[in-house]
Amino acid sequence: MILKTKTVNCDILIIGGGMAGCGAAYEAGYWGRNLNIVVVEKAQIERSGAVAMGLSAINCYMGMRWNENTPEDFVRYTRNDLMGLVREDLEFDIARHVDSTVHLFEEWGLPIIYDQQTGRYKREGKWQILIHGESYKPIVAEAATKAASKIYNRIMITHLLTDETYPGRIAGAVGFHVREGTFYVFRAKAVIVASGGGTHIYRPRSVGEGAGRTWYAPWSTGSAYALIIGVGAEMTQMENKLVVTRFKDGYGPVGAWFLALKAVATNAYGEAYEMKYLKDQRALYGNYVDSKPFPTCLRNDAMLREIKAGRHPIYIHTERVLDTREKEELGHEDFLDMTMSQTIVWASQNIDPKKTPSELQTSEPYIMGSHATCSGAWASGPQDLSPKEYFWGYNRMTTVEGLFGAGDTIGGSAHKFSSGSFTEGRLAAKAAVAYVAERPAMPEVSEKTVADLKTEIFQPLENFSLGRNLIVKGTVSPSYLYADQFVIRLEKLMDEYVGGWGPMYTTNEILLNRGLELLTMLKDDLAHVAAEDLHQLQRAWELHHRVMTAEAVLRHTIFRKETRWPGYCYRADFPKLDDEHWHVFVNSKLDRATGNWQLFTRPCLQLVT
Ligand code: SFD
Ligand code: AMP
Repeated sequence: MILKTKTVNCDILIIGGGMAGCGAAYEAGYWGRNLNIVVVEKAQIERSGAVAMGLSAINCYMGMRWNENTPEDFVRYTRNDLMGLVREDLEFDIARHVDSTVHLFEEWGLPIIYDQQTGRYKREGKWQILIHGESYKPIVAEAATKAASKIYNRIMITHLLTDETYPGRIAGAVGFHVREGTFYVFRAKAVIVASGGGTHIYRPRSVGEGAGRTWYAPWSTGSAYALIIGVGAEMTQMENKLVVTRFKDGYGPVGAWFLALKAVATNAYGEAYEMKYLKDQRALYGNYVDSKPFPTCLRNDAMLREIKAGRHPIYIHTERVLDTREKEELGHEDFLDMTMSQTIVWASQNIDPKKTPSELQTSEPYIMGSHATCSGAWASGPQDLSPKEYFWGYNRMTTVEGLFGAGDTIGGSAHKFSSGSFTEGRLAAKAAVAYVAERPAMPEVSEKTVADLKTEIFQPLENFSLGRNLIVKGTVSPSYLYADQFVIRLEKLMDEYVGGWGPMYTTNEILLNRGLELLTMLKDDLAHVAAEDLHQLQRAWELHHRVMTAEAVLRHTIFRKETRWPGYCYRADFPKLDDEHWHVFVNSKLDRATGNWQLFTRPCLQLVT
């Protein structure tokens, strides 16, 4: 098969046109008016990424113009919620800029709900504001489209490129058009990776025809992590996987119900359980238990204790709070704006939320840098805030020169959500413009490197066309595996050995080491993935990215010998939180030449008292 190659030269390449990518395009367009700024997106940016369906709240807004919160307050909140471990410089940097982002969204037409009495934005909670957000993504994407020199939709990036003579510097990326198969080579002086988080790395609770249903977007395939790990970027907190409490089966988020509607959760027998285990939790996890608000992972922990004791289902009592028309509308719009599947579950299971409580369930683990966890790249902070341990020249630059990240890509800074991810894109882009101004030469990439990658990328199509002849019908082949068969194997392994929902998020060193052996065998089979068309080729590369992300998660989980975030993951062999030894970031780096992983710690410095 002969497939065309197209080469695009640009100054700044933004990979992923989600919230962070749109923020990066907007800001790069502002500071780098004369630069060629290119966005490449595997879907269509108008409806791509986690916000494709819309959202009903903006979960990160300080409200500084009304003196509601300060950046210091936000740092304290995120530090407590993450059981002590956040990069305070990055959190502060998001907090001091995020309000201006939200004001831009409003200017561009996003309907933000006002509190008629105070004249301020209507609060869902201390950090969250309510929006009519079904069209959130198209509004944000329009601003990015206007700012960028060009948007390339439907191109999946599979690999990053580094400078031929100096592999410590970024040089661009390669990928393919998922509809017409053209092989694309993007050469760039700086690259901003904003390609979202990781789902379907762990076995989802949904099965059969519903298996695509997860809370976080199923098309968030760990690309952000795999791409940058592949070029040797240092990673942090990959063991900090996210488990969210959600409405059962539809994965409807709980924030609006708990915070705005003040719904209460109980066990099967009507008992409120959340604060029931404080004494036990304090003995295991120390004073973090007394944080206000109660940390997200500990809320999960309390619920899991109830389930282990057999006192489930856990109910959220929607029927007790929908007592006015306004509240009823808020409750329905919450899901219609961002998780329609939940309203479909209600309809299909005869649940009227005004009359009947709904069941809650904890999700499978996700890998994310923007929600209540912070896996991702170890990045430089801003010059005016960051101590020397956290600063190496350019804000949000990874340890690879010229390679920046934002949103789910960047580790150590949780609770950014949609607005903070866009904001971080802006911060990364401003720094990338400065980087390009100071290093205007285009890095070198050899024709051989590009040709080798082209062969590798299209290999699954070859595997199919050769192996297909060895079977008469069906999908089970002696010579190849399809990506969807493979992903089930990955999910099962991660679930059973690396603390998925099956063993109640619990693992230990023996399980983890066996998991690593199995993952190593699974990796051998990656060479045999087959794709019968371009869609399946995309699935094949998404699988590669998921496997790389999974390996990072597994290795980090082995390394941290404590239970830092109960409710997200339990190390049964080290059931306590151990601040004396583990109040540090766990970081890793893949050596590209040898394939060896290095794991080590970095200090966690307190900057805000
Ligand atoms: O309540 C490639 N999120 C919420 N944020 C809020 O502010 N409020 C809420 O109410 C939120 N809730 C919520 C949220 C998400 C979801 C799915 C639900 C509910 C159901 C979280 C935010 O959405 C999240 O924090 C940000 O979107 C993160 O931004 P970013 O840019 O890091 O990720 P993205 O938006 O998914 O964009 C990634 C883009 O990259 C593309 N891509 N392109 C090219 N090549 C590749 N290899 C690529 N791989 C990926 C993607 O297509 C995408 O466009 S609540 O539940 O918390
Ligand atoms: P969710 O809808 O679960 O994604 O949560 C949205 C936001 O509300 C996030 O910032 C959560 O941390 C926060 N949140 C959800 N439930 C609670 C709760 N019971 N107490 C405090 N914060 C919460």
